[in-house]
Formats: sequence, structure tokens, C-alpha cells
Amino acid sequence: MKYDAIYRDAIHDQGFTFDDKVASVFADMIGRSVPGYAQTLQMVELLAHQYAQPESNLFDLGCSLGAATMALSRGSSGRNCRVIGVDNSPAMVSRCREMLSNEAVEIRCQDIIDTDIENASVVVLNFVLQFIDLQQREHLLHRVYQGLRPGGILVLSEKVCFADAAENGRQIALHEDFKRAHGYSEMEVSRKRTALENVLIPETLSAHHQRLNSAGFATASTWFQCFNFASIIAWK
Ligand code: GEK
Repeated sequence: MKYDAIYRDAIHDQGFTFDDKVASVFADMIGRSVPGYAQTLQMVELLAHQYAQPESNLFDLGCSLGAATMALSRGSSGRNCRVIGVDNSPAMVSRCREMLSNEAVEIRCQDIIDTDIENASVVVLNFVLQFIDLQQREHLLHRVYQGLRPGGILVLSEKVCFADAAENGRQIALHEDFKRAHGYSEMEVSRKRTALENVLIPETLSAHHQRLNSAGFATASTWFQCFNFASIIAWK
């Protein structure tokens, strides 16, 4: 796995993008930056095992290198499901297709806003909604709801923020400590923070629950939280 040193010494004058440089170190970057990332993948596999319905479609929206796509595939094996990963970064998609060339999954290079979601039993948004325009988030979740079969689920993992400014500050400090403990320097943490401004827009857990509700999901439960990272299961 290639080590992420993108923000070590280079000068970055533009916001964060999912270009070839990021795609080449992405597996290392997300593992050292997102508390609980590996656990979300394990649980996607377990949830697919529980909820993937025979002959249905399983979507990994914003699949990057296909880690959750493969978790969906493993969890649903033997049920004749179609596993579809979607990402709009050509760099991510070409690496993903290369890495999963022997797997029975379909990887699409497409904006998830335009993905037709139909006959689905499990849909995953693993740290992706945070990059979608705020105005488009409800419409996307509504389309996910419409495309799910009854009994289907959405797994929504996100970086979150807190309404109370002091609490928000404490959680950010803990996350930044997590990053330092995983080898990122003060300078790298600070440069990445600047690069993600206006690119990754976190919301509170209660905003996510309210939106899921308005999108049609009557029941949703936060199953994971570590500092300012959380994951929700929403049932249709
Ligand atoms: C994982 N889920 O390993 N349409 C399609 N893809 C998008 C869009 C969009 N509108 N916006 C962003 N992306 C993965 C990790 S990473 C999370 C997801 C992170 C894609 C973007 O290209 C990138 O690959 C991914 O969403 C976000 O479980 O970097 O923190």
C-alpha cells in the first residue's frame, strides 16, 4: 500500500480533489484519517449478509477503490445479486477497475446524482454524502429510498459536526490527535484541514436523521460513532 505523504512538503493552493495523486495513496490515506473506517467495511459485509435480497441490486455510491463494493459482494455471495460501484473520479474508477478486474462487480464512472437506483436491497454511502452539494442531498436520499425494495437498507457513514461549538472543538481535536497518532505531522493535518474547507461539508447527526426521515426512511439508527465520524443504518 502506497504511503500518503501528499501534504508533507508540497504546496497546495487549491481545494482537495480526487485526482490521480490521491487515488494512488487512497487506501493508506483513508485508513489513517478516518476512525472506524475498517469497522464500517466489516459491518457493510455483515449488513449485506443480513439484508441483501436474492436477485436484487446492491449499490456502493462513491466507491473510490471499491473496498465497500467488495464488502457488499462478499456479504451477498450466492444470492445472484448485482453489485454496482459508482464514482465520478476517473482516477479512482480506473484504479478500482484494475484492482477488481477479476471480481463479479460493475464499476461505473458517473455522478451518483445521476445513478438510476432500482431494485436495490442495500445501498452504501460510505463517507460520500459529505462531498455532495447541500441542496442535492435530500433529493439523492429520496431517490435512494424510492429505489430500495421494502425491507432494504441504506448505510450512511459521515464525518459529522456538533451544534455546540465547544463540543465540536473537542471532537475535532480528538480526530486530529488520531491523525497524529497515525503518523501525520502538525503541518500535514493543518494543510489537509485547509484543503477540505468548502469541499467536505459535515452536518450534525440530528440533521442527517431529520433528512433521512424527510426522504422517507421511517426508522434510522446510529450504529457507530467515534469522535466526529458516525454511521447510520436506515430501513425502508
Ligand atoms: C470507501 N466509499 O472506501 N458522484 C460520484 N462519486 C463522488 C461524488 C459524486 N457526486 N462526489 C464524491 N465522490 C469509499 C470512500 S471517499 C471518502 C469514499 C473520503 C467520490 C469521490 O470521487 C471519492 O472517491 C469518494 O466519493 C469519497 O468506503 O475521501 O473521505
